[in-house]
Amino acid sequence: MSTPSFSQWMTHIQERMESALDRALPVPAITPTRLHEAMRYAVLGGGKRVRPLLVHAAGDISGATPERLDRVGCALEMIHAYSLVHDDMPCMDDDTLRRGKPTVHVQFDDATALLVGDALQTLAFQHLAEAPVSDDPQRQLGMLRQLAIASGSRGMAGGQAIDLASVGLQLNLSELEFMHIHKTGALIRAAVGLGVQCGRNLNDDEMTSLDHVGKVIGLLFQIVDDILDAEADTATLGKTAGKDAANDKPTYVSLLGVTRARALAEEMCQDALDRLAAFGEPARRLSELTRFIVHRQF
Ligand code: GRG
Repeated sequence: MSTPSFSQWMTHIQERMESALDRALPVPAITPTRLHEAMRYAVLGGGKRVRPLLVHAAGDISGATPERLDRVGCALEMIHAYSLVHDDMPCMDDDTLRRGKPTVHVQFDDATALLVGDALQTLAFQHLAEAPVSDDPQRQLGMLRQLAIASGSRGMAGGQAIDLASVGLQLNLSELEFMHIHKTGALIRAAVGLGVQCGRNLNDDEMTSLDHVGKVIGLLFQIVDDILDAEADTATLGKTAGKDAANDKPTYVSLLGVTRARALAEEMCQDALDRLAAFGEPARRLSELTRFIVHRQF
């Protein structure tokens, strides 16, 4: 049988993840029904599932089983979904559209949206702790810690705090990079690192190289997100386009312009691909996914 195309592989993983998430989330029939309904609304039926795709692609490199990768992918997607729900609330980005649907606080209410985020965040850690994702329990403990750091004040939540404090300020390129390595990059980097750790042990040089790849993918994801925010329309993105400029937010586009931002993303992509080449065929999906992230239209 011939190897599935990248697009077939991506659809297959997205479908796997949809059903894994469906099973991992509480059913609405269980009390508190409204909260459970809102959690499912926030997570299911939308999104590109980039973080779980990264987990699966990275797990290929160490020969991890799909079941373990589903579990880690679910945990990351729950954290990601929680961050989107909170980010959309009136006290933060105040947005009404996400994944082509009304945001959670619009569809439900502010208090429910807050609780959805809280409950998804804790469910992520519960889910990751509930079954083995590594043969070594000590390593699994380390993976839980890694996810906590990537999500917390030294990772995503910290990056969001810097973002909120930066509105209207003129950041330079290294300040912008610092913010995004945390806000968007930390979870993406963790997706690569955690996916790899579900399989056989790689040596320190290999782990360092893949950590670098995860960091680069996180940054280029954000550069492309900035370009799309400036260039794409709301219907294509499924979220409000043009918000960065409207909110006077520093971005790669406001700092470099679209052409130079695009060139920087291509340069970083090549850096990641060069590193991945050393891993040969097992890194095929991660290389393809890196190219997809740079060239995506939504
Ligand atoms: C509230 C603690 C807290 C953090 C929020 C990630 C984040 C931090 C806010 C989201 C705001 C934003 C638009 C960031 C830019 C990059 C990004 C994370 C975009 C959304 O991720 P995608 O494109 O979304 O993977 P889908 O819907 O496809 O999952």
